[in-house]
Amino acid sequence: MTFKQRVFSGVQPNGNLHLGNYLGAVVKFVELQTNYDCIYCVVDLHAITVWQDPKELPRTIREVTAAFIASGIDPKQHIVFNQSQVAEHAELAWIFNCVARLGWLNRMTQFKEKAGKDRERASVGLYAYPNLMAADILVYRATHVPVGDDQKQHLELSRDIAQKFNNDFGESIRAHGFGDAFFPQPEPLIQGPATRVMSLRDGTKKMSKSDPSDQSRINLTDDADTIALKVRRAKTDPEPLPSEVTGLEARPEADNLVGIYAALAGQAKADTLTEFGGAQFSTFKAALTDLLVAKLSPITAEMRRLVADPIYVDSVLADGSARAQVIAADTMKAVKDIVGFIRR
Ligand code: AQP
Repeated sequence: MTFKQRVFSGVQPNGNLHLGNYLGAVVKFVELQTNYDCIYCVVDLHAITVWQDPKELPRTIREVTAAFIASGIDPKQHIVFNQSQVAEHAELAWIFNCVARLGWLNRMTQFKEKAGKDRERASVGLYAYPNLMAADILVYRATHVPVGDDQKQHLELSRDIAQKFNNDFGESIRAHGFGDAFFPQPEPLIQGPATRVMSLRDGTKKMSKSDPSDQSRINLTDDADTIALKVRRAKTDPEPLPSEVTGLEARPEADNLVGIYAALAGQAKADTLTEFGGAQFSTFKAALTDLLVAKLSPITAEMRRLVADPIYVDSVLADGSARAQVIAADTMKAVKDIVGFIRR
């Protein structure tokens, strides 16, 4: 069975969007628009798997939407919407709760990391998060999913769920005329020099919205002075930069800063090192700050403009949700027939 090529991905409105989200995900979202039909989602249902202040959530949903548009996603040509406006995500997630196995979810490292020691007090939603993620992708029968490296395991689970659904309901899928497989095996697109941007304070930890230290990340809302200060304070080691990529091994902070520079400059780390090999961090950090400000400040300015116009942002989300729902409703109709439900 061949599936229409379609891209889906999401970002959680659970805090400030940072450079990791931008380089690991949003930059690729923008690139993929040229060759694919793309659906980009502000995954608010995912965000509430940990507590979100209801007074703050609308602002963060609009801010992620603004970041998408300001970065170059075209909401007219493609689809931009927030997850909770399309109920089919939650509906398919329930069916996947009944397809996925407990043993599969027990292996998910993100749950272990996020639940921490106090597992008993984690929400059921945080545990079942990967099933909802599978539903997000598969309700559009999406074939390609651009994500950062941290989402690799969840994507593999989505593939397992698609496969098990296709196997479990194989006879019914064929009987309803869908050929041998109803869901595609979504392909992860984890590419580029910055699939895992690390914390500025600890090169072994990923840059994260939920890190309590704001100094650990560059937010898309940071102004030039804040960026300069954070880069100046970023952890490094006493050695000058190496001239070869192999020289970055066992130097996680140096590797991270070089990776960020290379990704922003659209070059390989080797090219960055050709330019800066032998330089002290003070020189390199000044160049990195200039590049960060040059690349991010137009996005930040446009985000500010958009966030100041919530009526426009909400209209983008409403329009995107309506168009997404047409596709999602079609899938759910078929899924209900395949599972054996009676529907209107
Ligand atoms: N540090 C990162 N480097 C590269 N890519 C990253 N992504 C996240 N952090 C990095 C990618 O950004 C997309 C959206 O992420 P998300 O909103 O689903 O959140 P997350 O993966 O849980 O990571 P965050 O944003 O830092 O939040 P918390 O604090 O909750 O962990 C995804 O494609 C992700 O891979």
